[in-house]
Amino acid sequence: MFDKILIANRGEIALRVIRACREMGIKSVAVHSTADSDAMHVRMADESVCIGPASSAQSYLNKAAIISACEITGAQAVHPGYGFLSENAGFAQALADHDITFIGPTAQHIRIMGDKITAKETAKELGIPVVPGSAGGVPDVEAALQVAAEIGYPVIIKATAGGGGRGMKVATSPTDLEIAFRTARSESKAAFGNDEVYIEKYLQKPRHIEIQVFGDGKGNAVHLGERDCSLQRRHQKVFEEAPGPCITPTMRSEIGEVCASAMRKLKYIGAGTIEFLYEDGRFYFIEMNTRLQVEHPVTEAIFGIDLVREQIRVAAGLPMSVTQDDLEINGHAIEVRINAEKLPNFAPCPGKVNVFHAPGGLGVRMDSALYGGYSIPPYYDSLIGKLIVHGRDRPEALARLKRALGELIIDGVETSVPLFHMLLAEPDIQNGDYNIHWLEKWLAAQFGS
Ligand code: MV4
Repeated sequence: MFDKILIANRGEIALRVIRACREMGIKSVAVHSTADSDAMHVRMADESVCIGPASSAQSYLNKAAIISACEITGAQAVHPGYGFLSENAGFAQALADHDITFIGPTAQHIRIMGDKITAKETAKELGIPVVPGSAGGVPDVEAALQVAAEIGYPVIIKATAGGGGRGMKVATSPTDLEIAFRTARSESKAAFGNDEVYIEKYLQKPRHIEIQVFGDGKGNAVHLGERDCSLQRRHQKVFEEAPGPCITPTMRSEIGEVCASAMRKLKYIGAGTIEFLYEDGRFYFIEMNTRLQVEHPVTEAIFGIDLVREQIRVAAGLPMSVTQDDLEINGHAIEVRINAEKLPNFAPCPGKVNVFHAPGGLGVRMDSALYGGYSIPPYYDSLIGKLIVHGRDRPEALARLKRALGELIIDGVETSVPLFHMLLAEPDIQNGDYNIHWLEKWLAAQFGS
């Protein structure tokens, strides 16, 4: 086992990793930008190193500075958290070249899944159901029209280098497709420096269901069920739950086993998330994320597993501490993302937090790096906390969420808390009756825009 791990991240996820390290008797090293000298992760870690100025590009994305921090402190492994360098194959490779362990998948697996066409091809070869569409990239309008004629309209054009919803265009007719194809191509070139695009059948009212997988890198892998993350605004998740309200135990073990088996074939190591669109009882692969996700705590809650501990174990060459048979779902969990932002436009709202009081009690977990008197810097994303509740069933989890939101005090900045109070009053939310378009439609009805 490692004796020292460096956390190449900030905020709540850095605390999350430090906490796992401490429970495992591993020393932790925080890295931070000059804007984060007073941040909680710096205070909570055993040691810290300043790696650059406020801008992420020069600090949390600065590979050389992070590797130097490992050398200076003697950290043997790096946990990347989510975002920043967590899915950067070059970083994973650079660490390997310096004999430092990247706590995550191999550079090769990160690369495969980072390219959306290769990811889809790989998924298909591994037996994972995918959305009908072009076999790989589509070179020109003629080819696009031909694929669309075969699969039927509407279709969606996606950028190979995209992800997170960037560079997508829907087309409902051949005329539409010609324009959409050219626009997608040029936008993709401008945004990612890569103009390759592919085509899929457009699913009109799916849910976003993702399967948590975990491998030991030696051909053993398990699945930890699904999360329903359909409630999104501009491709940002705001509310996530597990298990999915519309997923039966049979469907779960079927798709879960398909995913786990795929990870065994790949000899995948660490945590992964296989994203699907789910419509009319069928799963369609869209992407795989090769990192620990923001919403991992809902899975932890219902399975009683510490995913970060498992990540550290397998990175150190140890086996996972559980087998598939040990993994049983207990109750229902919901996470809401607390962002420093102001309704109705969700404008970022950094600034000084005068008072912070986290909710508590049975089945309540608050992951946050806030403290009273902390100034939220304007340079990073607006996530300032995650409230995770766990109950015996979904109604209990919802009641607990409402109760916990009522206890939460964040004074000084605007947050997304009022949004959650409103959402919890909605029958569709109470009934779990929503898809990927529900939130945007609801917001338009509430606030216009
Ligand atoms: C789709 C789709 C419909 N049909 N693909 C958006 C982000 C990226 N991960 C995939 N996305 C979508 N792909 C097909 N074939 C609709 C979306 C989509 C979406 C997906 C998940 C969650 C929210 C979404 C919001 C708009 C569109």
